[in-house]
Amino acid sequence: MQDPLQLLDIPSLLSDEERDIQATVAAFLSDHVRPHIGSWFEQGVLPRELAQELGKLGVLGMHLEGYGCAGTSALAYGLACLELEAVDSGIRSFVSVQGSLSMYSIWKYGSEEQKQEWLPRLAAGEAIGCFGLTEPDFGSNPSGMRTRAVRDGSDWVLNGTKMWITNGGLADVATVWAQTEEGVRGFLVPRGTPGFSTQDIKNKLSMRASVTSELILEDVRLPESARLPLATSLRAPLSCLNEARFGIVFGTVGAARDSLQAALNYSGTRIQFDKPIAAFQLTQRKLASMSVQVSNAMLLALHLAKLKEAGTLKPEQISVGKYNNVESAIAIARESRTILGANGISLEYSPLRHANNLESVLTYEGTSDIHLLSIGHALTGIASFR
Ligand code: TGC
Ligand code: FAD
Repeated sequence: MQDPLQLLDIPSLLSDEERDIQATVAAFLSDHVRPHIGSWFEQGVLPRELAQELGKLGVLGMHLEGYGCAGTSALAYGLACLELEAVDSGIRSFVSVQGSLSMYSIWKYGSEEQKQEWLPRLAAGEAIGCFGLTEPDFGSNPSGMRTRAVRDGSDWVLNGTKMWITNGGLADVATVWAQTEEGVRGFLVPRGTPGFSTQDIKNKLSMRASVTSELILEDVRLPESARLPLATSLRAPLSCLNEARFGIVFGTVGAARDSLQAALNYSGTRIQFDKPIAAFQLTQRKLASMSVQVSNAMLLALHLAKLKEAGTLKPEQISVGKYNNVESAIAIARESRTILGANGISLEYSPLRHANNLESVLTYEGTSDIHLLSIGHALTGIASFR
């Protein structure tokens, strides 16, 4: 059965170089990750060695310039996210957090010394990063964060807890956002700093091939050189989210495409009432409708990539993409699952694994409600978050 994105000949909208990058990422994943993803998901693990393999592939911080990063276009980064999430949202999430949150926060707001120290190792996957904004009591509303950084002589002392932090238990360095007397500031906290510990969150029903952790900071003493000097308000962490949300706009197209592909393949071979189930009009309605939705999501992603490359992409436009494409992807993953009947609940097939992962994607990086309110704010000029 054909690739659903061929319906509108969407690959013809890409350059040869973009198609090559996408194909290289897809080929790596098909050899090194796809064969293992079901068992990683079942065991609830993400092997640390994968970081260096992804580093060699060149996808960690690939859209950043310098410091060992590939410096590709936004679109090439998006296409890599698409292929990563076509395998599993957990793999895309690892790459998003490493490149768009940890590395981007250092690249954009760090000192030259911080960039030299961390970016080449993070790009190579020799070090792993995480990004701690969310707290147990402050998710959608990070402005209320309780984590505090207080000056003590020339040092800072941090206290607080961050929750639901992707890569937290694996990370060699955490970008931690804290309230200070002067407003929100960012700090680089290396693993091993006294008073800093992590605790992995167990029993997840979603994002099982991803490490999600609590970060605990108890009188963590850091020098001034650990502060990100160019981050001067909540605007800094929120601007990092734009980068990761952009990757999700593409990534979710991958999860949707893979789910639909599984349904297309299955419906061509599963016989009921002496016919392939693909021959029934109700099945075709589902397949056709999902193909239209995934094509729309991809066209929206390509449009946002063009705006990003032109330097005009606005947060509310990213909200349109994040809201629409996650909602489409989870609907497609669930509908694809129905076509697989009872087999659809087995780990042998991807749609329910994608749907379960997308429950997290629906919530993190701004819930659908938050993105609708961002769009509403842009349309009406009235902020209704609080
Ligand atoms: P508000 O007063 O609106 O904004 C504070 C300042 O920030 C500016 N701003 C942005 N700047 C750049 N990009 C954005 N997206 C921005 N959103 C806001 C804003 O202009 C203002 O600047 P200034 O200079 O005037 O001070 O702040 P608010 O407290 O009212 O909150 C607004 C709201 C709700 C949109 C924001 O807090 C929000 O986005 N909440 C959602 C939180 C969230 O998404 N957390 C994600 C944590 S990281 C994560 O989930 C990683 S998952 C793993 C993976 O990515 O794979
Ligand atoms: P809440 O903010 O408590 O929201 C609960 C419900 O209330 C939602 O339906 C929400 O839409 C609704 N709601 C809240 N405010 C409003 C409002 N104003 N109007 C209408 N409805 C509203 N965070 C990080 O900092 N770093 C990470 O690496 C990271 N990784 C994550 C990985 C996973 C697997 C998950 C699940 C989460 C991760 N997060 C991370 C946290 C994530 O960003 C938050 O879960 C998210 O921002 C939502 O916060 P919350 O869970 O506290 O929900």
